[in-house]
Amino acid sequence: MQIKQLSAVFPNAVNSYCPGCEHGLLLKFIAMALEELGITEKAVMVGSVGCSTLAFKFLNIDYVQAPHGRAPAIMTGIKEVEPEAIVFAVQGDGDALSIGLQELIYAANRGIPVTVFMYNNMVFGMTGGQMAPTTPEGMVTMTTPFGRNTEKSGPPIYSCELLSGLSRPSYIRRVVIAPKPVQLKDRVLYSSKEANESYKAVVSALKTQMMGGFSYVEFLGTCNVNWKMSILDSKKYAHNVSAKVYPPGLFRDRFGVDSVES
Ligand SMILES: Cc1ncc(C[n+]2csc(CCOP(=O)(O)OP(=O)(O)O)c2C)c(N)n1
Ligand code: SF4
Repeated sequence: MQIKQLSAVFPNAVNSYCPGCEHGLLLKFIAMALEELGITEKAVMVGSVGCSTLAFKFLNIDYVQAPHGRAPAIMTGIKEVEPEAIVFAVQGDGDALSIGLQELIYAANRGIPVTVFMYNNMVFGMTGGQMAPTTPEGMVTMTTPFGRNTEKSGPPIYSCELLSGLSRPSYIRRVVIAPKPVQLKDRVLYSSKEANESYKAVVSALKTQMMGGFSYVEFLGTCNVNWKMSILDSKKYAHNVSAKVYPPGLFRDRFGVDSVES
């Protein structure tokens, strides 16, 4: 079978993410969505920090590197001078909700027509797995060897719920991007439901921006390397723990884009 070359991907792009990580999958969905919506030529990615920044190696689109956590501010500036551009960022949970939370809230609160795709692996991945604002109670990380103690550090930050408290965002959704393992006798298969839902959310978020609204999607993904788990166990953890702590759902869809078949 011949694999279709996506216009937004460099022809010889090689995946340099850790095996089992869904960061690469998310970039592929973004490239597919840009092509489906016919907006590849107008797309500008704003890189922030963390593993998502490796996107510049794959995506053959305009790319601006922001300082750590500042992607929403840079996106706002780009949109001001280039209103026709389709501007998006892929931010990790550490980037978006720790270092850059203020930027995110202000862009969302102003309803700036840009898109934030937030990859929530519940740790600071690129730097070795330190506790993030999203690390659940009891989760062992590099900086919480006895498990996160919310008495000390406060409870995790629920970004979709937080942004839902603002009136201006137009699209807010949380999905699981990690495929669910299904044990079939002596083999493990992976469900395609998560990929379908994640792709749909990417398309809806970009459509919302095209209609003039701010859009935000949180993807529950894995970081098997820093979680110190096998790939299979990390997928199970995403469904048994992450998705229970952070229930997936549609929090807002002002323009009704989710109900329209793409
Ligand atoms: C101002 C500044 N502080 C700290 C860093 C170091 N740093 C690089 S990546 C990263 C963590 C990113 O974690 P996250 O945003 O959750 O993304 P992930 O890699 O897990 O996808 C940090 C703290 C930096 N690059 N710049
Ligand atoms: S460090 Fe974690 S988030 Fe980064 S590429 Fe590897 S598995 Fe993915």
